Amino acid sequence: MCVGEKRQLIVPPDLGYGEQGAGEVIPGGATLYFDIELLKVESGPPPVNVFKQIDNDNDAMLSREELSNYLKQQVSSKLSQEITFLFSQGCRKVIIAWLAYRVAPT
Ligand SMILES: [Ca+2]
Repeated sequence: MCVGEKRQLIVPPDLGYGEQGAGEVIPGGATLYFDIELLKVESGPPPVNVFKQIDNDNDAMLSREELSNYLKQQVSSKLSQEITFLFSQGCRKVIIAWLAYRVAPT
């Protein structure tokens, strides 16, 4: 579809509300018709090149150390997000218990 084009979408009952319908608005067994128009197309976020993020020395190869460092960064970032979320929820006791669990040697 291009911007400005119009189409009609037809949804048969078995892909819509079925024989039960939806309240008093859509009777059972109804086929739904939608007239749509594409108003605008937007670009999504640029794709992330994870390989380049991992390849610190830009030699187009990934060493164990580069991969290990990347994974540590990801885990650290995830932990930071989890802690921030818990603090925002006022869960101080939960955080302490959670840290004790996550930091405990296995
Ligand atoms: Ca490398």
